[in-house]
Amino acid sequence: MEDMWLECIRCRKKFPWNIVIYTCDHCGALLDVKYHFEEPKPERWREKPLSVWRYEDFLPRVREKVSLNEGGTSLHRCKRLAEKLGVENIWVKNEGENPTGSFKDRGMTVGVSLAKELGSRTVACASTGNTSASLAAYAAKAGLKCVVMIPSGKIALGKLAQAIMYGALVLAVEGNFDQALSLVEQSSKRLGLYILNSLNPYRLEGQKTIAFEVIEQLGQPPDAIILPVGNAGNISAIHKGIVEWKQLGLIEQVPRLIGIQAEGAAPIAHAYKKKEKEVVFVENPETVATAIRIGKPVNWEKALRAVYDTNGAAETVTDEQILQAQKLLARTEGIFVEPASAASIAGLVKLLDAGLVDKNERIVCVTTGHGLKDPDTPIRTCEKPIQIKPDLEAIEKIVAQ
Ligand code: AN7
Repeated sequence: MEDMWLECIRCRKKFPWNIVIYTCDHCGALLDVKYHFEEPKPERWREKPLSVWRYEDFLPRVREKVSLNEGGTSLHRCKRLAEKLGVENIWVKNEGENPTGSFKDRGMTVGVSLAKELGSRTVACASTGNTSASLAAYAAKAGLKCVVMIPSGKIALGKLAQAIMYGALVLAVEGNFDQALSLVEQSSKRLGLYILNSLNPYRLEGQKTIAFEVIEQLGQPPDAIILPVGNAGNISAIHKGIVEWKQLGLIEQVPRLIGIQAEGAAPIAHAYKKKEKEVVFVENPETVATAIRIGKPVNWEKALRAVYDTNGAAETVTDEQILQAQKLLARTEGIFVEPASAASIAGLVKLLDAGLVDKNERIVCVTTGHGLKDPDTPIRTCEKPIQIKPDLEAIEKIVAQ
């Protein structure tokens, strides 16, 4: 594919598309996938169903797509939530509707297809849960061996259930996500593992389709897109998609990208607030939202670029705010998301209160993972079922209250 190559985001050094490389051998920064795009022809994709591969004109070409039918998630108009928050227009892009219940599937359909294209036999990742669930599924579909490293005891139950059911080799590392990712990176060369964390530029190509779908579902770009940030791949991917469509003349306006981090794991939000160009990593990240319990986001540089270039923002929310937002969304809109995803709603609430988001803006919150991923949280935070005798009077008493 002469029209596609990899390029360092810092020193711009170019690399061929078909070598296994994740960081620049000159300056150490991450890479982007670059293309010589042809003039876009919307009629080529308009008739295809909403999905990742609807946008294949903007994706790497592969001989075999490893797909479970990912993307095409709903963009829910949230009238009751908007009313509660006193604003006009809120939509939720519910990525929990993907095949394994998170946005990671968009990345994996492209990333695992590339793994096959490049002849890899074994794929691997470190994960706070969703990446491992998704990679395990796509590896199974592709017939590849899969190794996942998770922080021991710190991933939600549903995600663990998925990874083991799909047959991955699951290693519970006695340490946090950042340590697990470092181990994956160190062992990848020696063991011939193809890494599918978000430092893999091809994975982000799949995830940029969130931006394309939102734009097409709304008929135009929103004013702001708010999303949770952990390893910061998703905000970087969405930014890349938007920039590409802007450069191709498919959109004029660029939405502000607003990343939300949990207070105990917020290196990017802290850097943004100080208007820094570099981040200070957090050594011992902590949050109830285990999906984003990440202190050393590999994509920090791409993420800061996304925020600064779009006049966006990065903000922190407390665990309490996250759990409140999770209930609020479930109980006003019928959308049950995992705690990390609720960070986007919590962030919106905080930014509205602070006057940093305008009441008239058209806002899209991306909810990244399904609520059933983490059944322990509602069991802990919601009302317990009321135990009763099988007796009509007892029921009437309680229901009439
Ligand atoms: C539900 O699974 O990092 O900022 O290893 O599962 O792109 O990292 C998960 C991240 C947001 C953050 N919401 O996305 C993993 C992992 C949910 C997530 C994020 C994650 P990035």
